[in-house]
Amino acid sequence: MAETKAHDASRNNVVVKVGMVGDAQVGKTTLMVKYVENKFDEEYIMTLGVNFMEKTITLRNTEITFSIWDLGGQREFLSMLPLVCNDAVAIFFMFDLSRKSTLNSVKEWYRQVRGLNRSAYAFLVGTKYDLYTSMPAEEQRDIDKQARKFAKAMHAPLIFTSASHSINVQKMFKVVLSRVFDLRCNLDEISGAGEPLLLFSKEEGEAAASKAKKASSSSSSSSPTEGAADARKGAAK
Ligand SMILES: Nc1nc2c(ncn2[C@@H]2O[C@H](COP(=O)(O)OP(=O)(O)O)[C@@H](O)[C@H]2O)c(=O)[nH]1
Ligand SMILES: [Mg+2]
Repeated sequence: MAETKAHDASRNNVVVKVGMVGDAQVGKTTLMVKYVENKFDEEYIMTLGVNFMEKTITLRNTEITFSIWDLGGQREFLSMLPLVCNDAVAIFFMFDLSRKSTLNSVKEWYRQVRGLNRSAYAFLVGTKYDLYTSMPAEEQRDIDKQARKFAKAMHAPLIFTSASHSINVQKMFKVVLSRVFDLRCNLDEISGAGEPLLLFSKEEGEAAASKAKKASSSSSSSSPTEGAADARKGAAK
């Protein structure tokens, strides 16, 4: 026991705040619970205001605590958006792959969030991939096409997930780490139409923007990735 403690004391701790936004019922709370507790609960719990959960993982010698904030989808909770977005280093823009209207809403969510937080890494996350696979091929193609277009415009990785079938949930958070700490991602991309997309490679413009962001954040003491150098060193293979 004592040994473990001593070891822990020598570790670095980094907190990575992740905000989740998107229309009501897209599956934000479910995905958060699935990632943190590895369970899928069918029962629908309506989020009143804001949910918050933490999960700590170890990356070599660094403890990384994901602090995950999830906003209730109803309009009346929009006043709590700053709680979710301020200081977040990553924001998940979530939509339900089986309801296209929720993808269209991402535009407005993006506008709202960017008004509060201009620097967080954006992720476009489709939920309920299990339902998507049984939709007509034409509808699938339509959503696939629009999601890729949005992700490109947002300079965001695009990830299709299923909390009920454990698809891409763990991987999604690995992609977050690779973005936030600028690590090489050792996951394989999944890019075929109809597949559970996992697209995270940086485009030219995006790589340049990330470089500029890094340069500006390294000159500021409030960098959310402080202490991350060890994680970066540790994970770079
Ligand atoms: N089939 C399926 N249903 C899901 C999945 N994720 C969430 N749901 C269901 O979608 C509904 C809304 O989920 P919830 O997490 O409350 O959405 P939120 O309002 O965005 O937080 C619930 O009935 C969930 O059981 C999924 O991956 N597959
Ligand atoms: Mg909820």
